Amino acid sequence: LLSSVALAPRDPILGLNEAFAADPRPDKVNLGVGVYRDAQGRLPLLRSVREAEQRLVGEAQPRGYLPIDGLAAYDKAVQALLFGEQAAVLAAGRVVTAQSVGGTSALKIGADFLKRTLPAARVAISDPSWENHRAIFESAGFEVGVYPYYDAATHGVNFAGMLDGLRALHVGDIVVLHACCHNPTGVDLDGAQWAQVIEVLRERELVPFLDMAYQGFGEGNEGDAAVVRMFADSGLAVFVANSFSKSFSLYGERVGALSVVTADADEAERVRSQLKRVIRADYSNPPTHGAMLVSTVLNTPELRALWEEDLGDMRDRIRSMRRGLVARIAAHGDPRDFSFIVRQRGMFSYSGLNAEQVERLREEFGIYAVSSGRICVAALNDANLDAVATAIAAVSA
Ligand code: PLP
Ligand code: TYF
Repeated sequence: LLSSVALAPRDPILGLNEAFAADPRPDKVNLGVGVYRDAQGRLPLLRSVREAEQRLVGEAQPRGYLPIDGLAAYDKAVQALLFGEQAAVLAAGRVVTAQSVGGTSALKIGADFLKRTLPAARVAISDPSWENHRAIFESAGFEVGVYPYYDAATHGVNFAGMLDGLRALHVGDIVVLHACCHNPTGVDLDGAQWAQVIEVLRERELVPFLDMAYQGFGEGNEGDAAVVRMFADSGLAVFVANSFSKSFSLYGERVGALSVVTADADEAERVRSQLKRVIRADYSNPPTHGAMLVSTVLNTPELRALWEEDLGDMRDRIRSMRRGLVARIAAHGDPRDFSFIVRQRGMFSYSGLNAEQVERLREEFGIYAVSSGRICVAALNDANLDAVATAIAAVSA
């Protein structure tokens, strides 16, 4: 039975962690996986999370099953964070939100639901995208293609190409879009471009599926949610997968949600019933702890204020590391202009390094990055910045 099982390829990003862990060099730097580290290079436990956890431990609540679609107070807080406290779509009961096992399962629940609803649709992801987008939608049974996105020549978006790519899709196709802090490129659309994308989706009757794994890391919670709100106000059916892995530094607790904007409250209840059917057959109901932490923080004003402050600090620190990296590469006399790194947003930068240069970074300098040239800027700090800049200047000379 098992003798014919082939060895599956390693995840290109998570696989790097294993290689990094096995590297004996003391000054090694992991710029591979998208994880935020603080100025001391540590994975933070946010003050708001620590405090919420202490309160929860003090309450010593029993752990029954949650409802299939999750903790109600959590789902409600997620809706307010994404769509705005006063959103018309919320007042009208048009949004269904189901707690999920991180952003990954929000995508998978949405994908499984869509496969039942639109069996003939195809899925288009950005070129490039988070590789798991392809894997998730393919495993739900979809054919997955790409639409143009990144323009290596300008280190920006190939916007005309993107619109043409979207226009070439079939009616009913599903379009996966990064709401902010595009992974892997760090390059986002501006508001006017989003408005044009929405118009093309409307004309071509395409289905938007927004993935927001980095809310707060671009312009802050409200600024980053503006994209979601534009879509919510468009009148289109919209899918939104969101994650708190990064913004709460709760990677291992697996906290996320899927929200679907529907036409009316009746449609919302029918969609909810189908999402619950998908979830039931997948993991039955979600885990309690992470959602209780996030719900406690979001629903307790003083903890929420602490969280917003910590999230702002993470965002500011990443920005200062971007500036520091560009300045230090320039100080090495590298004549090329790396200022695009400052314009990119979120945890990542498409550095422009090729696979060979990335390999040299690893072999010669113990600096780990994804072979596409993606570096996790959120793993830089004052202690490793110089070494990274020196190495980048050396391999790209
Ligand atoms: N979507 C994108 C673009 C991501 O980068 C990630 C990161 O892990 C996810 C979704 C999944 O988030 P989670 O770790 O919460 O499953
Ligand atoms: O892109 C990243 O680094 C994060 C973490 O299969 C991640 O999104 C990477 C690969 C993967 C799951 C999560």
